[in-house]
Amino acid sequence: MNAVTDAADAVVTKDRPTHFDALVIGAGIAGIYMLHKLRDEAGLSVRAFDKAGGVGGTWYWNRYPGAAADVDSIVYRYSFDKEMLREWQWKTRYATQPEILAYLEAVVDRHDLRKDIQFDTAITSLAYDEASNLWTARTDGGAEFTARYVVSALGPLSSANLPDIEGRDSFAGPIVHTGSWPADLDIAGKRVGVVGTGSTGTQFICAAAKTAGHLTVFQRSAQYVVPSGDGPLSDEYLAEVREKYDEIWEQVFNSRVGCGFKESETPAMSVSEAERERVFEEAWQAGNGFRFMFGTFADLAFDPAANEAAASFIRTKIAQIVQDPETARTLMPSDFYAKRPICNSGYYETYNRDNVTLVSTKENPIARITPTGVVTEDGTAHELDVLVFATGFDAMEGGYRHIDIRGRGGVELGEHWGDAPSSYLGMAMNGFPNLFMVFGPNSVFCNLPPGLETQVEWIAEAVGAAERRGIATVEATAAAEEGWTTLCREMAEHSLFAQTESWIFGTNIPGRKRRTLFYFGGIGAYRQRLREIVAADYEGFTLDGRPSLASA
Ligand code: NA7
Repeated sequence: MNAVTDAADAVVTKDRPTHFDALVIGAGIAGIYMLHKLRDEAGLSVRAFDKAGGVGGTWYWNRYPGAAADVDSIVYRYSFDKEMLREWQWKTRYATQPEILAYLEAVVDRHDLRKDIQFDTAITSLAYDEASNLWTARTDGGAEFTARYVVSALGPLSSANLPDIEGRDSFAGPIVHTGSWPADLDIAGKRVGVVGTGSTGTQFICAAAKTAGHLTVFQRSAQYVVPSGDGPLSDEYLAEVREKYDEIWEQVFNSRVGCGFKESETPAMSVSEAERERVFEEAWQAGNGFRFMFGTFADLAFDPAANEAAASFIRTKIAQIVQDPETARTLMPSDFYAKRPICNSGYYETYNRDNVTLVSTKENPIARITPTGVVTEDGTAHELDVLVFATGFDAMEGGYRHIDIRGRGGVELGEHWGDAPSSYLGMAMNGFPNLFMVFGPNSVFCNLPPGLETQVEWIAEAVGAAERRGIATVEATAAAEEGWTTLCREMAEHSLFAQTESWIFGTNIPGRKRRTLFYFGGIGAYRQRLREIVAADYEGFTLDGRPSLASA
């Protein structure tokens, strides 16, 4: 049973769908704040839905050992609630999954949001009716809801990528994806296998090696991992942060990646080799993946020579840390250092433990999974009690492709997108009026909480403006959607990220062609563009089917 109370003006009749002004899909960081903005500030009747049994989104589902944010906790949070900034203090540099979940629950309770969230409910379809300008949402339980606005806050990383390996379902023990870790799964003393060494896999590996009887890591691509520099935060430091929060957010919201450090403006090759080494060493000691990639030099993601300088620095560290030369060789990446940057406490050191074995599936692919473990092509049977897939997600678009979303003329979103998704600003699409996405495809590449807050606030402002002005529909124009998608693609092409295989370009999903899934201009520039669009009366949108003043 869900403890949902109907909003005062929601229309509930026996034979008709339940009506709200707005529906919010997802109760993660974005959905929670969206509900608050639309209900408490715009004064709308709102219901939020989540397929989970509680709030938290990513932080509800990702309960694997070692799960934590890898952006500094002081900026991995909402900025909007000033009192909460003073009251809720993290204890360590990085917040763990249980702490983040407790924080999000505290926000929900503080703003009395739980009563308007319907849990254990997945939205399976959304259909727009042009005659009434209403959206109808259908749930997996068969219930129907109508609303004038729908905000989908599905989470950019919520649709699991589970490789289709021969015999996968024959495994006799627990077989889990890290994104749906069962609360009762204990790996202590067990023989554990893990496939995948991304941000999730490396976190899991560091934690699991400490408790598992034996850990076998199946690595496809070697990773560049820098230290996280995790540790307790002192009371003095936290007191200083509390006093400086306005300044901290000002910097975050005007930066590129929004992670709370000053990004470098110095090209790597403009300084001497000795100076480069000094800067890299300082960042290595300070910790944090984003800081290493964006705080050391300005052009690691763009200039191959700068990138190679950083990559070679990390490879030297691997050789120094890992005792077994063959393991060190296997751990050494040779491609660009241009995936989502990763940091951890003691990742490479973990491979010096007796209970950890590394298998390169590039050199020795997985042949099949059997009831007792994994067999690699060299014929070795890796006997396992638990098999973990840290194989990532069908990022940005996956969540949308699993819902039957139909806009004007019954056009299905998958049809609208074809083989690569598009959007205006990562938030809106032509043919889907009053449907807003939080962190849809081509949203800004940055620290998620400030990125999500930016979009939630912008959507709330757009909805508020429509309400005040009596505008029934807000819809991106086809030209604006195409223009934004092209801009994102062109910006990405200049980056070495575009020449590297990862979920950031959708190439982690077998059969997908490379596509751009992010705006790489930085959060500061993105916010500036959003302000300009509002100032030009919603440039790139039609309001009630009419071009806004600026696009007229
Ligand atoms: P990622 O970053 O997509 O990493 C997935 C890992 O799984 C990566 O090492 C992949 O190797 C590996 N993988 C994926 N499919 C396979 C198959 N079929 N066989 C072997 N190995 C495979 O996902 P994460 O969950 O770690 O992180 C996603 C984001 O969540 C992260 O960036 C944060 O923002 C939070 P590959 O490198 O593709 O060779």
